Amino acid sequence: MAADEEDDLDLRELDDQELTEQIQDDLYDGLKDEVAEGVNILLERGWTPYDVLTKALVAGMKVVGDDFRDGILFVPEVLLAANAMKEGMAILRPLLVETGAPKLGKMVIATVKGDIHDIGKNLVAMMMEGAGFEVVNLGINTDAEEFLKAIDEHKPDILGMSALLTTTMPYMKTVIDELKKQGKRDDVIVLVGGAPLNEDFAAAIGADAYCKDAAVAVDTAREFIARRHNQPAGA
Ligand code: B1M
Repeated sequence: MAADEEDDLDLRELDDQELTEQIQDDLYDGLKDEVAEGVNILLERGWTPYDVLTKALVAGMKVVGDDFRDGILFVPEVLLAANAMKEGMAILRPLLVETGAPKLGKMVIATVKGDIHDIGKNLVAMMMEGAGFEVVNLGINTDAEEFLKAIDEHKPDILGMSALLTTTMPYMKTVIDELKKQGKRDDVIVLVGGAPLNEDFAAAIGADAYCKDAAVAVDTAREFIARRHNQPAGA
């Protein structure tokens, strides 16, 4: 679409399908105000926050990821897209996060040392909060010492670790080994996630489970907590 046509575009005139595609285009172009406007319009139309998140934002970020991989987009553009994604997530967060509900458990989560990718990890944190977990989000580039300190301080049921780089995923084992060394491995359920991981890797490093996405993270956390309380999942 030509630039002047873009300027004139009234997002409210688009139907749901067109608007979803436009949000994805705007995300790709790093237009955070437009992404925020589109997200708000879909919510006004009765979309659930979860659908807006997955069908508009996460799907848009997938295109960014593919073009980054293929050398069509570069770091500065991807950074702008990530900021636009965060703008949309900021609107959805309070809507996804329940208030007042009894807490199912507590999770400490962070992206491991050497890694600054935080969109997926923040999404997991948001969804866990929405499902009724208390979440302590330590941020990015987190080393074993910081993880262990947070475990001592917050006494979580679950430790979540995220890594997006093949070079940083082995650091998850460093954290688990440190937990073992300090005799604390059995105090926490360790869940790991991030695009380059898989179940075999999670098993090999001694994690309890690999979570493919945020929804799986919530289900897995629920299952493990239910098992801990010796109740069937979902009871
Ligand atoms: Co980066 N980057 N990046 N990047 N980046 C990837 C990961 C890459 C695959 C792109 C590519 O080449 N196709 C590639 C890694 C290749 C590899 O390791 N084999 C890559 C690279 C190379 C790099 C740099 C090295 C580039 C450079 O500088 N030359 C650099 C590294 C910086 C560092 O960390 N030290 C870098 C930098 C960046 C930006 C800063 C520009 C930006 C990050 C901004 C930010 O996060 N604030 C960025 C981005 C945005 C990406 C891509 C495009 C998108 C990641 C993302 O946000 N996805 C990514 C390509 C890709 O993944 N296809 C890429 C959307 C998000 C919703 O999905 O994070 O997978 P995801 O999270 C999912 C699941 O994985 C899971 O649930 C989430 C939600 O469903 N999950 C968990 C994630 N964490 C979990 C934790 C859990 C459970 C589930 O705990 C229980």
